[in-house]
Amino acid sequence: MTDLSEINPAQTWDRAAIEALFELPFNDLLFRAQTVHRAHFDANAVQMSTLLSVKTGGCSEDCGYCSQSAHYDTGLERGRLLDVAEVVTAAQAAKASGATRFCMGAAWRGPKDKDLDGVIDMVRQVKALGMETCVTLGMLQAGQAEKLKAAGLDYYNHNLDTAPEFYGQVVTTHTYEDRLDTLSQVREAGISVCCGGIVGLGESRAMRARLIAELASLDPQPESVPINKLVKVPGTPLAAEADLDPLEFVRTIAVARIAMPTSHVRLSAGRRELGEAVQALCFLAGANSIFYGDKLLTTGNPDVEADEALFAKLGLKPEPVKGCRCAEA
Ligand code: SAM
Ligand code: DTB
Ligand code: SF4
Repeated sequence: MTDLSEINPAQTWDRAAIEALFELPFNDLLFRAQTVHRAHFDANAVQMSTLLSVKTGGCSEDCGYCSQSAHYDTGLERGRLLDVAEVVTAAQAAKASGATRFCMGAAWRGPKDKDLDGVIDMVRQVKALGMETCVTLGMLQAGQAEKLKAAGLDYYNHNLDTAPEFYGQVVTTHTYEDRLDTLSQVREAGISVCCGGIVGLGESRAMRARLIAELASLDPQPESVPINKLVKVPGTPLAAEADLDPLEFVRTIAVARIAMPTSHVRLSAGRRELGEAVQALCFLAGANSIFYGDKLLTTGNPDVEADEALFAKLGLKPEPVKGCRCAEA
């Protein structure tokens, strides 16, 4: 039997402790994750974020999973930075369908100051709709995070993606240190941190444990932790990677929940491929956030009707924003 006295909220999570969680019998792991989850959250509420790619493709970076890297021929059409009006229209539609956070992604190594001005306008106008705002723009330079904060940015997404030891096998155009540096700038500017990873890249379980240990050791821990399952994009180096066992993905969610008890753990890319039963296990493992809407950045996501049907079957409900009177905005 799992001894609940083992659950020590003040525990610090090194790699060995995280590996031990991964090794637990599946039922013990899920029970423990659900117990931790219920101590901090409404177990039936799910935070809903909608994504929009505001600048697509042509990225200088060589992330081996990414459809938007200029290093690979994925057949993706490059786009310009969208007009703010197009973005506001998409955010209004996301809000009408039930999303509370709008996440804008740009395929950049990092924003040039001129580009940042355009994004700042988007942040201001989306915020004015009464939605939480999030952007993911790549690496930031000094002063940029402060400008975003002043515009009303709530969250900055910047993932560690995998273990430091494995990172160089997936990306060579920037380093793990670069990622950590941007995360510090975001934190220092007073913006909430959205930082997670991607699994199914061919990494070992030990590398998945190392990723979760890195995320859990960020101080404070990230408010949002997206766990992405590789979406295999034809033309990328990882297109032919073997599928990660779905139960290993559920384990990764459960371990993230236990190691980061007060973070929102987001069941992110790859959800469409998981099917309803595995998604249900992910919610049981403590996932309490999703990307909501028919598209992620460039690839597909379950459509809104499918998610409504799944939520109805599972008795899940959208999580309201704390202290927000969004419905009145
Ligand atoms: N360019 C920015 C950056 O790299 O931080 C922001 C956009 S990038 C698309 C955001 C995250 O999406 C990546 O860190 C990765 O975790 C996830 N991602 C990208 N392509 C993916 C894929 N094919 N499958 C699953 N997740 C993916
Ligand atoms: C995150 O961790 N996952 C989202 C968001 N942050 C920006 C992106 C997923 C991208 C999946 C592949 C695509 O649609 O291009
Ligand atoms: Fe894709 Fe972001 Fe890497 Fe560019 S930096 S290739 S957009 S994951």
